[in-house]
Amino acid sequence: MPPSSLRVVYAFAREMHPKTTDIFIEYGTAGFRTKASLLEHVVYRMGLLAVIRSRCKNGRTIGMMITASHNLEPDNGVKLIDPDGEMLEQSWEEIATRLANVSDNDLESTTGQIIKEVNADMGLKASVFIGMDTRYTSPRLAAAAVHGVMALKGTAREFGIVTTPMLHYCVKCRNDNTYGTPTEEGYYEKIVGAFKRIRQTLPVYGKYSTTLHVDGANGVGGKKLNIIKKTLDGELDLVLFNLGGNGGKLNLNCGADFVKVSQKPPVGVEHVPFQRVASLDGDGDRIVYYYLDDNNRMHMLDGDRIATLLASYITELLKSCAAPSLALGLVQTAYANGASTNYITQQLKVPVTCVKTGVKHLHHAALAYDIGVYFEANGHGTVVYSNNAKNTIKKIAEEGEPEQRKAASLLLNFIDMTNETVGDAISDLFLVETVLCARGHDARDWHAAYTDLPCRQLKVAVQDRNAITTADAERQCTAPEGLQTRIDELVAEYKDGRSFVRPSGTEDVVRVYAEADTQESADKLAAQVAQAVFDLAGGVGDRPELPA
Ligand code: G16
Repeated sequence: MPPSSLRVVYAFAREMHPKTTDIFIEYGTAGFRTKASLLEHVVYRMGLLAVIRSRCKNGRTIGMMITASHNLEPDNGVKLIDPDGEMLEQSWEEIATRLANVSDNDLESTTGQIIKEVNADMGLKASVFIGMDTRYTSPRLAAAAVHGVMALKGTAREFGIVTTPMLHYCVKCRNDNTYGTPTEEGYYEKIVGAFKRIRQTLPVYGKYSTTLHVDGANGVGGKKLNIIKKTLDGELDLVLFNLGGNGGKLNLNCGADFVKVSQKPPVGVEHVPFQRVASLDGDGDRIVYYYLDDNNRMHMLDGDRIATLLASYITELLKSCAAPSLALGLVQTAYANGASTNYITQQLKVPVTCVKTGVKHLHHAALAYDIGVYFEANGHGTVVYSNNAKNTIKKIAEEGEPEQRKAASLLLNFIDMTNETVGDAISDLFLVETVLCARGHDARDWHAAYTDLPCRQLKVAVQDRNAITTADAERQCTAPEGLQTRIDELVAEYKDGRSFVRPSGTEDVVRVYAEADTQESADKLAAQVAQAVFDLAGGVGDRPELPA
């Protein structure tokens, strides 16, 4: 593509997607995320970047997902998906940020510079898959993405409304047809098909009930489960609520993030004691479970619980397969409850790695193991299997002793049910339901594995959240000066106290996490640390209150 053809890059920008704001925007934890009204030019430019990225990857397909996931309805966002279905390579985040912030007048020259810098062969074909969530602002942004792809003569394929993990899956399949068929139907066939195959071999017994209530967060995940529900042949009875409609707003008082952070059940369902409920988030990439007891007390079964459930089950299957040489490890972030980490290392005897927030960090750390289970406490996670692990298990399924073959076949279906590209609420739901069914367990049995330390999360608005910097997988605060010392002093006053702060990469806030031996202490510690952030990091608005 001769440099003169870059003129169209400017023409599209000026005529259709002009930059109308000077607010600086950064590629954060999961792409660009802000008010939808500020994003059109950003999404157009990411269409350009996706084409350049595809050409850098020899024409392999790149994904673009229009979503703000757990954020409320007025926000939106865009993230790029790399050819293996994983998040955009981190070294390109700075390039994305540069392209998003340059003026319209400099767009053509900056695009040219980037093409040169990354050495993209603009003569190659380029392919971009585009998906979106259910936000009313998404179609307009998806159109901007298509224009970006067209401006650099790439081929865009639109998937319409899909969950984020479905798009990751389709990108992976398009570039590696051994993984599956790159369509929504292909996704159902692989994941739901594997679930049904396993169910035919596992009798329902013990306290396991095939009824599962699911909060769809008024987003895309619930809508897709509604399609899947009809194909389950009674293997699982999904009772879906918060499916959009009836005035329900996306992620508002419902969904995985609301449930996990507020530690409250979602609106939209009548709660029956001990009923197992799962909450998805707005774009279907996170899931948490919970139940209420007969005192209406909520018991959370979050990402840490899902990780321990899956890790312990896979370990059991590996033992039955007699494949102990495969190394299984677990990856968490600083948000993981201290009790879960103790349980994993001391009871399950599984090694744990702690990394920074963001599935991109967890995913990469998990690849270091033969079998890597990674989950953020907020319910975002999956399991990744190395080729060595898959080949070993396949061999046992074909050549092992009868009992080993049985366990290995089950594990192969378990792998097929897993969306290895990224955390996926739908895939995770089927994995969890499989383990509970195999063990004859109800939600209480699952919860009994260990006792969480009470915890609390808060948000603090500050002038510039990037004034907070961190180290040691976000467990230490390195700026502003004096904040970590203050946190250490506060933590020292509480039994089992632990607290950290970090700037969010998806919302304009600083997040505060605290845990301690009682809920009262965790609440107080979180509030005190929030006050310290407010005082030392330029808080805006009302000073956070201490609990009464
Ligand atoms: C995204 C990321 C997650 C992260 C979450 C919150 O989730 O994919 O890895 O935990 O944001 O990030 P932060 O604390 O930086 O705001 P989602 O579900 O919103 O895409």
